[in-house]
Amino acid sequence: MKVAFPVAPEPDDETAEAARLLFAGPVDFLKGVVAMDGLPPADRPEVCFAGRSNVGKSSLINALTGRKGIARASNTPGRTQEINYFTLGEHSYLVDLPGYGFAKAPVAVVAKWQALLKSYLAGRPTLRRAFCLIDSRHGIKPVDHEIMTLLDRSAVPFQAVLTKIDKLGPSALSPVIAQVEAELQKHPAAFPQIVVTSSDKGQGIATLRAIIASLD
Ligand SMILES: Nc1nc2c(ncn2[C@@H]2O[C@H](COP(=O)(O)OP(=O)(O)OP(=O)(O)O)[C@@H](O)[C@H]2O)c(=O)[nH]1
Ligand SMILES: [Mg+2]
Repeated sequence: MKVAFPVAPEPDDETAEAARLLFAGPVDFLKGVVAMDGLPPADRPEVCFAGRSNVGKSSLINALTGRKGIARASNTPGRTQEINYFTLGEHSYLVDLPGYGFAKAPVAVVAKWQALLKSYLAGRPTLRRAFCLIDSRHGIKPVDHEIMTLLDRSAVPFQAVLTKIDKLGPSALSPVIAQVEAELQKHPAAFPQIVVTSSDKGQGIATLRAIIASLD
């Protein structure tokens, strides 16, 4: 049987090197956005990192850019509370989003940033791809479906990225991949490859860099 959502292949050496150079070049924090009218001009492609609180969005941006503290990462769920824009040279924006689901903040504050998150995901014309991060220990949860359904309706292509695979034993990965593949079948906007990553150990980082470098 054909696998509908195979794991993305590793890039060839030339592609990997071009992508490595792009991410080794200038990457700068541009701004933290708290309302839609604060978004920077939609003047270049962008990709965003979405996912439940604590799934590893900020850590993944740190790993991609090889800069440990560029996107703040913490073990306090709900740490990223703004839409954080980073410039990847002149190529594109990398966008670190606040987590959805549980957050350690007052209800009214959380409601405000969840509304902003949804407006952003539904209404950013230059958003080329949303990376939907899934903790490889937990698979796709109902709250992930909610966001993926929003992306389907807004016709924003998204790609599932499994995170923290260093925390899984060798036999635990394939059942999670099977669950994720089955759940992704329900979403027409899902890109037909998943990326398997560890920001700590580096797996999948070269692959994800090459995917981002290839978007224009
Ligand atoms: N072992 C391991 N831990 C990770 C990995 N990625 C992230 N973590 C840890 O997971 C925790 C949360 O990481 P963050 O990158 O802050 O997660 P986030 O999705 O940005 O969280 P919010 O901004 O709160 O939504 C931190 O303690 C990280 O060190 C990984 O690949 N492996
Ligand atoms: Mg974060």
